[in-house]
Amino acid sequence: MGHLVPHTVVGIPLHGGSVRAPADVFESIFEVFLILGTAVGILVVTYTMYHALKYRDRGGDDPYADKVERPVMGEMPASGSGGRKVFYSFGISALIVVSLIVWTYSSLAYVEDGPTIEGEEDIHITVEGYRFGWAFIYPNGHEASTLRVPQNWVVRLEVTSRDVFHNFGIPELRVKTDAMPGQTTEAWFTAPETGTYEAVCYELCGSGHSVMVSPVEVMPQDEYREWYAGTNGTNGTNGTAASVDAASVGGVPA
Ligand SMILES: [Cu+2]
Repeated sequence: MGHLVPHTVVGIPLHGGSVRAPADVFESIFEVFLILGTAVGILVVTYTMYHALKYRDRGGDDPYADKVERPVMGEMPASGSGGRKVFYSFGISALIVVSLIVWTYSSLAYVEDGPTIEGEEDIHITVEGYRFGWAFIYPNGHEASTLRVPQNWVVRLEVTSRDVFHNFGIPELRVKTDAMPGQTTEAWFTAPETGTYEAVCYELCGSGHSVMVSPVEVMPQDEYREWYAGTNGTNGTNGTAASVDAASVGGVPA
């Protein structure tokens, strides 16, 4: 549990850069699919409408009679372009689809594993669901009903349940994972903005399911450190050990 790395609470440089949050990844996947889907839809519908109108049946009066070869029922069309249009449209579609698959899968693989940041320790918090609430347990043993995390830091959750199946999620931060008794599932997130969010239960678990809402407090990094260093009294562990733990969270070796 404890990270016995000798750090000091004061003097830990603040983490300046920001990590790509899962919420941003999902956002870009959504945007790309929305924009591409809309563009392809508009193109296909416009092209179809235009040609349906252009080559419509004018009742005997056919201005394209000698320019185009009308398809005949039961016969393969022998168009003038020699299938070039079909080749290009299939080729371009295949290219778009394959690139989308590759890009989406690599984005999701990033969300699956999370980033690795050189010289920085992720924060590990155990989340235990129960009827009806959530308990957040920190590396120093501190247990709370509010999830406090620092801004712009990789937070890794180990989620389980004390009783029945629950499902832990913070909708605004796009975190969601099963909370099952006897099993541990993992999830991670970073919160680029400070503020209060909500953690909820996503699996109907009984009469109090809808009240399984816990506040998620995203704090500035220095405030978080201060708060965390002050939690050592609440879990009965020896002060020295706890402050080493407190300091080691997200710290850079002194
Ligand atoms: Cu629940």
